[in-house]
Amino acid sequence: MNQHAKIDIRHSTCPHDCPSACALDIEVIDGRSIGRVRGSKQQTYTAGVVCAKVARYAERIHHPDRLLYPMRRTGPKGSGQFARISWDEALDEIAARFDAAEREFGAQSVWPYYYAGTMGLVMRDGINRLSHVKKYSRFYSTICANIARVGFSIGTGKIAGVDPREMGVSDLVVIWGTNPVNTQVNVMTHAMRARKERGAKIAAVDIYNNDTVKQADIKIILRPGTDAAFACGVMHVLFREGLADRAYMDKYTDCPDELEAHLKTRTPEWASAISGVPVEEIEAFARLVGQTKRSFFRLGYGFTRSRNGAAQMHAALCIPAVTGAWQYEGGGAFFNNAAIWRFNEAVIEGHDAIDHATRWLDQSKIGRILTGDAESLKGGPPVKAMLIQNTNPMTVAPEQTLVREGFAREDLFVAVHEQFMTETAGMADIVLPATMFMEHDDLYYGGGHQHISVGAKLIDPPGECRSNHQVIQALGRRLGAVHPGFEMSPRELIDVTLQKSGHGGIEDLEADIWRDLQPDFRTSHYLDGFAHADKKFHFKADWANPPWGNPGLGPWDQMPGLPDHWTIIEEADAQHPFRLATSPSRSYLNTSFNETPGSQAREGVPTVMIHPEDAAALTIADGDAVTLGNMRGETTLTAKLFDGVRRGVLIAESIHPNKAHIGGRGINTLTGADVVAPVGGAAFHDNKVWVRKALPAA
Ligand SMILES: Nc1nc2c(c(=O)[nH]1)N[C@H]1C(S)=C(S)[C@@H](COP(=O)(O)OP(=O)(O)OC[C@H]3O[C@@H](n4cnc5c(=O)[nH]c(N)nc54)[C@H](O)[C@@H]3O)O[C@H]1N2
Ligand SMILES: Nc1nc2c(c(=O)[nH]1)N[C@H]1C(S)=C(S)[C@@H](COP(=O)(O)OP(=O)(O)OC[C@H]3O[C@@H](n4cnc5c(=O)[nH]c(N)nc54)[C@H](O)[C@@H]3O)O[C@H]1N2
Ligand code: SF4
Ligand SMILES: [Mo]
Repeated sequence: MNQHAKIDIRHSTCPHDCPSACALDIEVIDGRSIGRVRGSKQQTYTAGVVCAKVARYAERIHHPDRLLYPMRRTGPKGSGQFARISWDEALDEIAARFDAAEREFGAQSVWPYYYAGTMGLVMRDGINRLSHVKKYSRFYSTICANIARVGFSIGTGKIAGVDPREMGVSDLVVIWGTNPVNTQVNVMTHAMRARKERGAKIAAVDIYNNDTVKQADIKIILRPGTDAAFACGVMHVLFREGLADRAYMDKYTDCPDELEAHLKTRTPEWASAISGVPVEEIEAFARLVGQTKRSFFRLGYGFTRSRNGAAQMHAALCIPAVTGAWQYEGGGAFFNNAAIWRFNEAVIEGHDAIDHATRWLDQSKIGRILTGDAESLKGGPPVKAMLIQNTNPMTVAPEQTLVREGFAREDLFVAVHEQFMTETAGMADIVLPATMFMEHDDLYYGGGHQHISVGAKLIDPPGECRSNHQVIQALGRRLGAVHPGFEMSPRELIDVTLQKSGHGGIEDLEADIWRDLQPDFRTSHYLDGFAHADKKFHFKADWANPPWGNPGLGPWDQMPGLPDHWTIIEEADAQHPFRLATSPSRSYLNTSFNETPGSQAREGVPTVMIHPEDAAALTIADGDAVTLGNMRGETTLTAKLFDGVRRGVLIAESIHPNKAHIGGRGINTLTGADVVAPVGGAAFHDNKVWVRKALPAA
């Protein structure tokens, strides 16, 4: 940078798929490029901290490999051979192929597919408007949050909880099934503040000694998928030792006596046999949470990525309802704030155009759908054409063997709008270059906190990049899709969305920079009752009527009503003696940042952590190539001996590109797309596998 460069500090919000949604101060150099990115000190949740990968965002936004021009495939599918074309040629071709599919197979043979590569409402969700107006197959999002959302809201009645900043005034922060040091660093800011200022303890409940557990005072390492057993053991002790708050339960919960009776047989010994956590640790944890009124349960996604994940979330959430921690500042539970924004996305998503007779297809089942599985297609036509924005299913979706086979279909037309040549873009017929967040306007909210904000365009995009909205608008015109949303600018869409949601207009929000929407103390702590019709916290989950999601999916009728260990997980067996979890790595965000040198240097090659004794029994040495396999396929990666995993458990921090794996088959070759009850989801951390030293390359 030259000495005379003019540096402005501009405000924005991190758009990545991360609960922290950090408020950012960005150095804009000469109005054209960016320098350092820092966390805003003024915004009370971000509190001046961002993760390292976004601090060095200049290497992502100014990356030499960014897609700059539309391209058409010239070689076989996946060959990587593309030639530059104009935007008009690209858009005309997409529209022609969509129309052709519609003529031959019906509108539902077109399936627009997206996810949360950007969390901005306009750029993320606008694609739904095209689907709704055109009556294309609808998209049912299941890959990430459903299991956790239903597990939490089945207890409280809605997805909201205690102000996460109250972790800073807690006496015990229980970080359960989330690894915030990697995945949402700001949780640590507030937990550490409580430790420093009040001598608070931090407890972490996980399945391996990850970077968060390493920093915790109390470390609970359980077998994957056994959190509900652990929680039941803890609650048994709370009742047995007089640590349950009966006055609170009488007033605020549905069936405390039934719960107590039910837990009589869920002793610490029972819980220990299932979870592997020693009885003394279960009892000590119970006494600590029972005696610490200000106990804050920060519940994550990780422990819900199992076939019994919703029941696990609900069981953990029952603990603060037994101790009455919800009554105290710094006590209670939090997972996500989805219920507090009340965003009305009617115009962005074209709600008036929804035809409920149109099928929805399950995001996680993309492999089965593209390979023609009739059940996944709901008996309807095959999928013949797709537009994909903000997601990389060729790497992130489960059942990769099917996903690959599907994307390789010669009769499937795929347009991918991307910032980089991802593995999904590599399979496309048409690739379109996309803007990054500092190059377009959007509206953001923080799932892990309580602020909303506008992120304005700060610099011009490189090459011919266009925003998602521009692409949807241009396709809408060519496809004859009529809706006011196609005629509006992003700023107008933000404005109408804010107005309809009761948040004033765009200029009001811009003047505020961000707005804190945390409900008052009594509401956040449910002191005037929980959000169910009976105003009670539900120990007895009514899984048939979840407050959230499309009900009745998967084996929902087998779910335990009262908190219990549900044995539906993919247990190890003689052929598959190990359990594998694919916990997120620190420097990749799903597959975003797979291209940036700083992240690549930190993550290195794909590895799998294995206990040294397990490794010894298989004559596997540190650094050996090992193959993991199950009924879904095989992948080969490098063994890392680590005594912070339990025997019989493997951890592959993810998600690396498939091509980074030896042999080119990625980690999601091993994960399943069978539907998680009761509202759908993918059990990424719930896999049985075998492991052996890799055979030498032929
Ligand atoms: N650096 C980075 N940040 C990210 C992401 C990323 O990939 N990388 N992903 C982003 C996204 S999309 C999301 S949804 C969030 C997710 O963030 P989190 O809520 O943190 O969820 P996970 O990362 O899936 O898993 C968190 C922890 O749960 C553990 N776990 C797995 N199974 C079990 C179990 O049965 N019981 C218990 N107690 N623990 C278990 C895992 O080992 C892991 O340590 O993070 C976001 N932030
Ligand atoms: N094994 C395993 N697999 C997992 C998980 C796991 O824990 N383990 N986690 C799962 C979870 S929680 C999630 S949420 C999914 C996430 O999976 P994805 O949603 O596919 O997330 P990313 O891989 O980060 O891909 C997002 C893509 O969006 C692009 N993008 C970003 N902004 C824009 C934009 O404005 N416009 C356009 N057109 N593109 C943009 C980025 O370049 C990036 O390639 O992965 C799931 N897969
Ligand atoms: S912690 Fe999450 S929200 Fe904050 S800057 Fe990093 S990726 Fe973005
Ligand atoms: Mo996610």
